[in-house]
Amino acid sequence: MILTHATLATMTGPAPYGLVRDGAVVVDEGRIAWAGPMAQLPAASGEVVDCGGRLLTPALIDCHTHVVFAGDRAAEFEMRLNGASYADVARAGGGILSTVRATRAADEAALLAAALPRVDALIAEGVAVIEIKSGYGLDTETELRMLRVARRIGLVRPVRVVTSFLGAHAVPPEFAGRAGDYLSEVCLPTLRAAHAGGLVDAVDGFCEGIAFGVDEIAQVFAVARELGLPVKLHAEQLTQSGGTALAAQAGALSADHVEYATAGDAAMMAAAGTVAVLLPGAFYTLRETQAPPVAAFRAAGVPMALATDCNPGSSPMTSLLLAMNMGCTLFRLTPEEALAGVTRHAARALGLTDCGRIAPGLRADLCLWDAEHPAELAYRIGFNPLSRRMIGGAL
Ligand code: DI6
Ligand code: FE
Repeated sequence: MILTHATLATMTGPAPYGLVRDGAVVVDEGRIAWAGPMAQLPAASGEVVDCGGRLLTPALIDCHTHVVFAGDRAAEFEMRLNGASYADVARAGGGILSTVRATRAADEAALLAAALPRVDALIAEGVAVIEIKSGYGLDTETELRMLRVARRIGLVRPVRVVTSFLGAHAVPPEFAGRAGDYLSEVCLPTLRAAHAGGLVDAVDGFCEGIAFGVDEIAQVFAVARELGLPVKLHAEQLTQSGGTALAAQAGALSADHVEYATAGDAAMMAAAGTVAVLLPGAFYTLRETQAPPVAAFRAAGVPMALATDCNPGSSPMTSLLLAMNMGCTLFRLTPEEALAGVTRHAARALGLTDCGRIAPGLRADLCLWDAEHPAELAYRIGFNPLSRRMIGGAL
């Protein structure tokens, strides 16, 4: 297939966005065979798709989601806006553990049915790769079920799924006050079982005063290392707790949220090649005021990714385009950084080298937009200009 007369945002090379005006892409056997200006298009045979001057980008990558869960927390949202305190919500059974209860009670079919509309909303905006975490089971059976459902999503939808084991997300009620016992008796054995079942691509944790401390996360990372699995971490979201430094020391793929990361953390991340995954949906929902240190990340050369963090509590968001807009408006990313954050740097946050850019040899995961310039993608609010999506060479 030959895509002709497109404005290419290749996200590679020195030009802003890697922009090529009046460009073309040759796709062969699911891969990009050639990309460049129309004037240099090599002789090739195949179906020609005239893009009519529209914008062609790498397909989008949502590198941090919790889309597999049951129930929702709309009632809790409503209670809070009617004046209920955090304690009132907790007494009414709200919070993350209410999602754990609902998820434990849902079978595989119900979990899949609940997740698919969220996945479909992401796909409709051009997402071709989605990372999905466990972490609402917190027992062996339900953690494994969540990961099986995540894998299944990649079979029943045209999207590539990358899984992360997030057993260290919260301490379940049956282990209240005994985080160490939960780790040794449930979380770590479940990680081994999930890995043995081929269900885990990476290992994540929630390092925070209200969740797990650095010493506990270090135990999880030690097992990940033994199993040969890459790590990542929810770090410095609500407080400065040392998670970002721990992640960088462990050579993590990414440190996520990172609102309270310091310039010192940024230097360590740059040295380790750890991506900063910014999650403006959670920042917005929680009405946080401390934005991540974008200037320090820029100065240190830390790649920045953007993701939805889609989850029922802190970020009930299924729009990666909205995450791009929020990344610009709330965190002052440039529109170019926002697009890189959902393409080339998101790929890097997942350890993927075959997507996220328009370059020969990469997977033909592409989006054609009813737009003329890539800045339009981050600029608009609540508008989806996707015209066509190609994944693995299939339109
Ligand atoms: N950070 C968050 O903001 C969410 N999880 C996490 O690790 C909260 C998840 C929830 O409230 O359900
Ligand atoms: Fe998260």
